Amino acid sequence: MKNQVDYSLYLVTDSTEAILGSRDLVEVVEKALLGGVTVVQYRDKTSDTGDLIKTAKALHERCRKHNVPLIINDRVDVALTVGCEGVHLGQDDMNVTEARKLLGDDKIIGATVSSIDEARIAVERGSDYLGIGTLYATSTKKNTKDIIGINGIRKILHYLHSAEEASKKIKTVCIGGINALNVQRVTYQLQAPSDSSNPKSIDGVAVVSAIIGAQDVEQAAANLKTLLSTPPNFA
Ligand code: TZP
Ligand code: MG
Repeated sequence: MKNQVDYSLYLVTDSTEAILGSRDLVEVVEKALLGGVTVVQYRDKTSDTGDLIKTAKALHERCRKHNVPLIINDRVDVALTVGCEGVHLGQDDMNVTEARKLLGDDKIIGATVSSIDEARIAVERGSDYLGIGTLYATSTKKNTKDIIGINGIRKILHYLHSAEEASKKIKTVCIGGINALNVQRVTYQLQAPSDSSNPKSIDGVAVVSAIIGAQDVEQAAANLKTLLSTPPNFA
């Protein structure tokens, strides 16, 4: 099951006033699911454990109806309690080896990486996918020190292709400042030409504000989905 996950339009949630405003997160995510997001990561840095579990359970119920995996940011304990599909861990969170011991082989573990070294370690420790970034500076995550741009992501993809089998197979999404205006260019630039020595392409884009912050969330998700499946015309 976890090997069949479609990472193409990966939604990361945000519960802050600046992006979610006074709307209800579960209703907003429901609309994003109707618009066609393929993975949901519940990312909430402020709620207490009880509220995290409550919201995660409600999100999980909605995601299951759409056959979309729910991933929990930072909190392995919450993912275990809810029984959802996996976790996403940053460099300051529990390490992937520990998380794998707790979660077992069937759950999805994603890791944030900003460099070749971090990517190598995340693969060695048994991650299923990498969230590579930060692509572009974004007000959604203000403390990002690592803005690596298209070239930084290309270098990591190139490394993954040149390394051992697990690296070649690992799934990848990029994150940071992706929206309807740049998504086609980003995926085009991170797509390996068929005659390339580096045939590893990005598997998806992860977005926060372009969907959660949109006035019409369903339409925003559907629009990104259409853009991702339409060949770009840069003429
Ligand atoms: N990690 C790197 S950038 C980022 C995270 C969680 C936030 C991306 O938000 P947006 O609104 O899609 O730029
Ligand atoms: Mg984290």
